[in-house]
Amino acid sequence: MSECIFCRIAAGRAAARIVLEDEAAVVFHDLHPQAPVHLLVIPRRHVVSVAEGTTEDRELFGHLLLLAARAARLTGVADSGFRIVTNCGANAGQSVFHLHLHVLGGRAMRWPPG
Ligand code: DGP
Repeated sequence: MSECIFCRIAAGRAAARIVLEDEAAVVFHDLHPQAPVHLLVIPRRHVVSVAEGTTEDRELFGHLLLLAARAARLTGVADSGFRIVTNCGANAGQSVFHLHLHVLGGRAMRWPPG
């Protein structure tokens, strides 16, 4: 089976427009942006989704949220507001099965989401 695309990006084996990274996570621009700023925050470790998280992931999951906020500040959308979304499973439309937070900003968002 071919390696997960987000594992490849995290390992530097596939290209991405990286915004920031550290030992545990990487933030990069989404290939198909749905807003002027559309970032993805991923753990380096392969986790399928939030639904598969355990108490051992508590620190990592918190870290991803803090990185999302930091990336929003770095890309200039924090003051106007931004949205963090994570899709889990088929009905949510998850298409890459490596946990990722979408960070969307730079335009007004509607609610409820489609
Ligand atoms: P989701 O539908 O929640 O699983 O979102 C997956 C997102 O990942 C989608 O917005 C498109 C993005 N994406 C898929 N493949 C790549 C890739 O190779 N590079 C980048 N930068 N984004 C990708």
